Amino acid sequence: MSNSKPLLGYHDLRGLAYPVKWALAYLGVDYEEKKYPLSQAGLEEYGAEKGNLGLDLPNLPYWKDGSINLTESRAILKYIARKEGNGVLMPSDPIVLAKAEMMENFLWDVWYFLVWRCFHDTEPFITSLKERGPPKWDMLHSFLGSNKFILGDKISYVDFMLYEMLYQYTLYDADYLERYPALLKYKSNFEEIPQIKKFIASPGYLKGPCYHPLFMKYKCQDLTV
Ligand SMILES: N[C@@H](CCC(=O)N[C@@H](CS)C(=O)NCC(=O)O)C(=O)O
Repeated sequence: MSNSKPLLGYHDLRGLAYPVKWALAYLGVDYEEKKYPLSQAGLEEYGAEKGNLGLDLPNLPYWKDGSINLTESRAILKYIARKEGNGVLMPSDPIVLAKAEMMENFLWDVWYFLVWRCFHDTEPFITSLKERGPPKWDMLHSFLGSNKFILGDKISYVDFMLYEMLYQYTLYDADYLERYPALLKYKSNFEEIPQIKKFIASPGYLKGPCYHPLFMKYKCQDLTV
């Protein structure tokens, strides 16, 4: 086992890395970052390294921690939730864990309505976001109800995905959450968590972009540019 700090590799943007970064900030984990610049040169740099990083399934983000080299953002988030902070972010009760995983998969689908809309900027993705999104948002809003965190009183790894999705939708449309007061309140409560507040105020914090400007057809300040 090496003594060096874990390493998070990703494009120099929020994207899929921020749920992981929120969890690391919350847990106070010390780590290093490899940020690939948002340019053709950055893509080439990653392309040249990709096969030599010791990754079973090379991709971005990646997490190298001692003897484990991981990709897949949700696998990384869940590994950190299990390993760090005495597992405080990973539900131990099988029923609560099942609900967490149900919500994790649900959030991914809702998040990707927005990602695909921006990536393609064409039908049917624009319609999909407009028509398939709102019923899901209604479900999410009623699932949250008066809970402090998505699963109840206790924060879990899923909260870091949910917050990031709320943030990214808000950049797309500043009024997107107006119809969902419980989600708006949830978002501002999350920003008041001391470790989160500290991370937002830190020099390394990125307000955007959320997606890679070279890949996104839809241009929107902070979200895709
Ligand atoms: N399912 C993967 C998706 C990863 C992915 O799409 N990564 C994009 C950036 S968001 C990328 O640039 N991957 C580099 C590659 O395909 O080699 C995850 O959740 O981590």
